[in-house]
Amino acid sequence: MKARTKSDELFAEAVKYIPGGVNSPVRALRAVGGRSFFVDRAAGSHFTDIDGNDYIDYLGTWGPAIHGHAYPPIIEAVKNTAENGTSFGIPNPLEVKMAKLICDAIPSVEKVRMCNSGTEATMSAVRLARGFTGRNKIIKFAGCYHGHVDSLLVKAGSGALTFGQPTSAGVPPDFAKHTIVLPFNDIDAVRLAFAKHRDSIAGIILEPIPANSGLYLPHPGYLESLRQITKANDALLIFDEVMTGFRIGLGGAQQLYGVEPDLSCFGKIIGGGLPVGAFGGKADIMDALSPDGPVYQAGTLSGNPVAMAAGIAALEGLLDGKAYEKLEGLGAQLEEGMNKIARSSPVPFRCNRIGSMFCTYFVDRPVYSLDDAAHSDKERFGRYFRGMLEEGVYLAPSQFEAGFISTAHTEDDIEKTVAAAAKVLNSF
Ligand code: KE4
Repeated sequence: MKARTKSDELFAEAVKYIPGGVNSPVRALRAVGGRSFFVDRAAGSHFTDIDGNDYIDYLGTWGPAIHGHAYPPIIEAVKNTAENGTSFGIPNPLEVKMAKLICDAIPSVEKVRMCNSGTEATMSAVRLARGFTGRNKIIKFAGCYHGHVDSLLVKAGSGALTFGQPTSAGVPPDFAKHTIVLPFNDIDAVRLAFAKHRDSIAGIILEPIPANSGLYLPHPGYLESLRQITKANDALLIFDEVMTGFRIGLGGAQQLYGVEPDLSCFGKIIGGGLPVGAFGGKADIMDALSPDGPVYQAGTLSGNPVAMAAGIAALEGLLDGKAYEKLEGLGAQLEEGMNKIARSSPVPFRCNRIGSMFCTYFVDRPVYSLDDAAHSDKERFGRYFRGMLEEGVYLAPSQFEAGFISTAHTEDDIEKTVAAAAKVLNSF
């Protein structure tokens, strides 16, 4: 690795004009004791920083880059579309194509509304659930992150958790008083909440596979029970699939677990790396949205043709399912390699993985909840992250984030990554 002198100089400049020098907190690398740096260019499974250092990238821009960076069909689509104008604020045909792609892929989604981020998608889905049911309370789970929505930034995950500020400053208690926070994977806690607040709970929002406090899976039957309980109480079930949608399969977590929510939120992959979010679900619920219904939701750039073109190219590259077979193979290779190291490592760690999403917890116990994840040795994770960085491997910069493999990764990339992990972990 060459010294990142150009990044250091530019970062000194950045902090003068941008809070913390970054446009999103986790990029500051504070959770891993690192120093942020700047990317110059990216292609496939790699990126190069402005000092010329090359890295195998497992961030994949936090999920969108399922085909790797600069995926030719996306680049082509963006170029061709942008030449005809970048935004109209008037419907364009690509919005209909995107809506049909999502509705065809996700049976529970009969109608879908595009927006510009995952945060907008979850914020709008919660407002729609409240407007449709006429109820105010929302249940979320500790450690799940749904973007920086005021009423959901309560015991959130991702950066909010990383910085140990589970409840953000600037969120008045009144904004959070309708948010009930429960432990994930504890179905009795959900039953109790409904027994106490039955007629006032509009719905439950969750990451069906929590990936913002690392990565852990729902216990068998847990999602089905949430479905039964919400149905029995006339409350809506909202799956935040901003991360898992089109990531762990064409039909997302709801297809994998066979549980149909009332509303689903999407983002990341459906934008092909451009700013996009979406929320969708049963037609009778979605029709409560303006202009047909009383629930207002809007966006200047929603359905933007260039973002639609990028997202359509990304989704079309997934339709034949071959990408997921490749991702599963690479994910299994990484997991196997990491588990082999773990068997002889003096440092206890666990690799949680599903498909092409993974997380390495520095714990000596299984991780199925935020409480389990909170036992991780964050210092060790920081040391691991920095060591891997110097080996030319970029991981998600926090113990409470998930990493991503793309179809551009190769078996050689994985082999190099496992070898780097062995070297770094054996140096602990
Ligand atoms: P955005 O507003 O960042 O597009 O999406 C918010 C969001 C909603 N739901 C889930 C499940 C998410 O994972 C996210 C955003 N994910 C984080 C990474 N864990 C984005 C990275 C960042 O904040 O810089």
